Amino acid sequence: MTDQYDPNPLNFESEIDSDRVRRQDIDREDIPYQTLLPQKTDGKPHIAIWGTNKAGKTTFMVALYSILNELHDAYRWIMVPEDDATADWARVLQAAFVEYGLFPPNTQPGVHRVLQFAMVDPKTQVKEFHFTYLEAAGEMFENPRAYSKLYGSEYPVDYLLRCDGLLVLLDSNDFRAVTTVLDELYTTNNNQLITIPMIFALSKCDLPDLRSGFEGSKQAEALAYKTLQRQLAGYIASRVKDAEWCATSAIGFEDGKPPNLFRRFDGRMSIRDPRLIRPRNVAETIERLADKIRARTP
Ligand SMILES: Nc1nc2c(ncn2[C@@H]2O[C@H](COP(=O)(O)OP(=O)(O)OP(=O)(O)O)[C@@H](O)[C@H]2O)c(=O)[nH]1
Ligand SMILES: [Mg+2]
Repeated sequence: MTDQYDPNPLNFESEIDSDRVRRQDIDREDIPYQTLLPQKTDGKPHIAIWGTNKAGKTTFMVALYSILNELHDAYRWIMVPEDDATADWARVLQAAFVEYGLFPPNTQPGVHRVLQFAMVDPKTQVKEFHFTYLEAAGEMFENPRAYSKLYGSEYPVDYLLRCDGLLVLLDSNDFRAVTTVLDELYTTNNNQLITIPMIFALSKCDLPDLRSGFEGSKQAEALAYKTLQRQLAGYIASRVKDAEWCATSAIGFEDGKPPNLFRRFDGRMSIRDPRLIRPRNVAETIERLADKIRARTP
């Protein structure tokens, strides 16, 4: 599956080593609450979601929250907000999504929220891992180093390296933010292959041209290289040891039917019939990532 190693096959300029903002350079007490990234305090694994601008990260989180908390019998965990702000965020967006078919509003520049959930086994009430979504506008995802300097936050890539599993969500329009963060993860990791299990998930695969991605991981990978850029394969392989692809859709679809979408009067996309929302490969993707983490734990 891999192209030959080329350190910069896509010819993106690399500003990696200059003037890096490192975690140890920042006094945590100086960091505003909203941009204080989680520490690993209870020994439980951390999973985080990263992705390109407008890839559907917020919608993925809302869909995940919604199915895990409504269909607990079908999945391994319930998803419990770890603080009041996360609970309010999830409740409001979930209601808009499942009741009114509204996608979350765009994340505004300058707004930061560290949303943290515990994934809890509903039978034993044991917390199995933390799931974090750094809700910030594209500025953080496109240039995490500039973001942390601008807002005096911890360098987000340092948090990603503390994680035990990463979900990278991307749609077919843009993958640059992924290559940026992979470069930063790689150099922050002393130019060593990143060994944290990563799942690269193509979002919005309810769109008819993308539905073949649900046939399996290999099909999702082939679709990704077709819709994104073929060289991405070698690029990822040169930085990440354990990468797997999948297709996802936060809204789902009925086989043979058009997407459950319509364009509103204001030009935004909306969900035509919220009663037909059936997230596909959303919770399953997190289960897969959890399995990969478990397989590595001695
Ligand atoms: N077809 C389809 N479109 C989706 C899906 N999820 C999100 N979208 C579309 O993608 C847009 C962006 O989704 P968001 O969840 O806001 O994406 P984001 O990555 O959080 O965006 P920013 O935080 O603003 O970078 C939505 O407004 C929808 O139009 C999905 O499952 N299927
Ligand atoms: Mg968002």
